[in-house]
Amino acid sequence: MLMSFNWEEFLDPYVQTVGELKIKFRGVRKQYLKKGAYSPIEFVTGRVKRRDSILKKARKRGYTRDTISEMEDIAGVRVMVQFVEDIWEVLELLRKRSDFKIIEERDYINNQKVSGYRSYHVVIQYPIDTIDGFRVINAEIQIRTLAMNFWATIEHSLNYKYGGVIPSAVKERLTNAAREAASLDAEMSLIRGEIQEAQLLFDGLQARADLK
Ligand code: 0O2
Repeated sequence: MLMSFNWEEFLDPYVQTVGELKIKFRGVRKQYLKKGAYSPIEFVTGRVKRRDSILKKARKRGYTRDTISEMEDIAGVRVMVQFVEDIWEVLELLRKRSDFKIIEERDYINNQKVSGYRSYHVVIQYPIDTIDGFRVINAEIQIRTLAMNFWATIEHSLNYKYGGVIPSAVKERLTNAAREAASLDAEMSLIRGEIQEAQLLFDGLQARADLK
C-alpha cells in the first residue's frame, strides 16, 4: 500500500522537527550551565523512525497512507537526565513551553511495562514552517535517566537480534537488570544533593581552568 510512497518527501518535516527540538532542548541545558546552575537535562538525542519500523508499526496498528501522519513516534527525541527527580522537573519545563502542545503523556515509570521498560513519554504537536506552508507534526519526547536509557538501549538491541522473541533465560536476566537499574536510580536519588554539589564544584573548577 505504501510501495510508491515518496518517503523522502514524507520524512523531511520529521527530520526538521527532530533537528529543531534537539537544538531547543540542548539550548535549555546551556542556559542552566551559563547561570552556574544544575541542569536537569544531561544530554539530548533524536532520531526519525526507520522506514521498516514505520511500516511494521503501520501494519500492526492499522495505519494507512491517509492516517500514517497520526503515528506519534516518527519524530522522536530523548532527554536523558541523571536522577528520577529531574524527569519531573523536565516535565514541568515541557508543560510550560509555548512552542508546542502536549497531547498525551505516558508514565512508564510509575507504570513500568511488563518488559521492565521505564521512561516517561510525552507526545506533542509541533508546528513547523516549510516552503510548502505550515504543518503540525506529531513527535514523541522520551524522558529517562541514564540507567533507564542503558537498560532500554540494550533491551532494544536484543529485541532486534531475536526478532522480538527474546529467549527466556536472557529475558530473566533482563528482568533482573531492570530491577537493578531501578535500584541504582533509587540509591542515586538518596545522595542526589551530595552529587549535585560535587558536580557544581567540579564544573566551576573546570570553567576556571578553561579561562586560564
Ligand atoms: P524505534 O526507534 O522506532 O526503532 P503505546 O503505549 O504502545 O501505544 P508507546 O508507549 O509510545 O505507545 O510505545 P510504542 O509506540 O510501542 O514505542 C514507542 C517507543 O518507545 C519505542 O520505539 C521505544 O523507543 C520505546 N519503547 C516502548 N516500549 C519499549 C520497551 O519495552 N523496550 C524498549 N527498549 N523500548 C520501548 P521503537 O518502535 O521500539 O523503536
